[in-house]
Amino acid sequence: MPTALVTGITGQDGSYLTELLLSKGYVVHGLIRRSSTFNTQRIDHLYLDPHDPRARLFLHYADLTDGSRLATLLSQIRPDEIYNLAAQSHVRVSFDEPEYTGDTTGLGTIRLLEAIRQSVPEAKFYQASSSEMFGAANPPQNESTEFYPRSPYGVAKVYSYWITKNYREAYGLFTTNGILFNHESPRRGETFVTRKITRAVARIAKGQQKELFLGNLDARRDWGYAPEYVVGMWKILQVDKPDDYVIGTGTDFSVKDFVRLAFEHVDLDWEKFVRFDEKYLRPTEVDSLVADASKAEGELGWKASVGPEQLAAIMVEHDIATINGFVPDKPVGTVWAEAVS
Ligand code: NAP
Ligand code: G4F
Repeated sequence: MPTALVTGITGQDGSYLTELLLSKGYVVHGLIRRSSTFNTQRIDHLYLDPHDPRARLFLHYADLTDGSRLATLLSQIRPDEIYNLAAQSHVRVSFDEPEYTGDTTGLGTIRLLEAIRQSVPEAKFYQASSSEMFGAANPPQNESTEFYPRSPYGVAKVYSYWITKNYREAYGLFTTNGILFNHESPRRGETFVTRKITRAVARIAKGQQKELFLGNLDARRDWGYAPEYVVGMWKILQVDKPDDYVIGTGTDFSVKDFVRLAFEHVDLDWEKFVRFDEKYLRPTEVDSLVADASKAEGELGWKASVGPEQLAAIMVEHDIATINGFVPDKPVGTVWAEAVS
């Protein structure tokens, strides 16, 4: 059975990727951060006690700021594939915590790559690069577009992108970048704009909330569906020669468009509920991200099938179901924490 190591396994993408890898027969090792509250809700449904002979998902405490821990784990686990999804991934927060963002989202990658170079140079490496790196570059953006990052997060991701490429060229490691455009789901963190909107729409429809405060409604994004994007990550590691790929839908919607779609799904007029709050503005904004993912389609056979309209419907439906007490794909539990305590 192939063995994968996933950083950021407790995040949106980590949970979907783990489902995919387990379904393909992998043994999966995930790195999780010690927290004073449970933080494994997105993967609890995949976890079995390690004493169970059927267990194929194993979790280890680690942090991307702790290089010696990464080195120890890599030499013990010796994975075939490594997916580096861990990051301080919130763009607005990166303006508040620029140094920490650089340490985790930037330097975290070199700590991992050095551990790979020393212990498992034969392993394949996937770096979660981001369309945020394109920043102010004109859309559509593809693998040849010059980066112009507009946030401490974007700058840190550019560092990780180049160091990933450098370790490929300097040491012949199998290192790849997936440059993913915005992708969302019912598991999306609650402070990213799509999920903030769909949760509010569900609560407003149920009479639990009166208003929704947002920042810039004019920014344009290429929003896709996260479960499809983790298939792209896996495909990027299955090619013969390591390379970099843009993954996105090619659609172009504004934040206002997404707000309208979400409210229309419950037959409400968004303008009656949405208010402006300048605290959600960023010191520098990324105005327009639209993917040209033709390389991924041609070389990987990857193409998005869910666009923003369907995505908004999936997320609103999920958030309404949650309020109604029915959560089909995210059982909240404490299975792992109980197993190790
Ligand atoms: P996410 O939900 O915010 O998950 C981030 C993960 O990183 C969580 O598991 C988090 O752990 C972990 N993490 C944060 N700081 C860490 C540290 N210092 N050490 C170890 N782990 C740490 O992000 P996502 O949406 O799944 O995105 C996955 C990756 O793709 C990220 O690198 C993100 O920057 C990148 N990306 C995302 C998108 C997108 O649209 N979603 C697009 C392009 C690129 P906790 O659960 O403990 O916080
Ligand atoms: O949902 P967002 O916070 O996502 P953003 O900044 O595009 O970053 C996401 O996508 C990147 C890929 O391009 C990832 F690398 C990154 O990790 C993250 O997943 O904001 C989207 C847009 C922005 O223009 C923002 O200014 O929505 C605008 N916005 C307007 N009001 C808001 C709000 N964003 C948030 N989070 N909250 C608001 O109230």
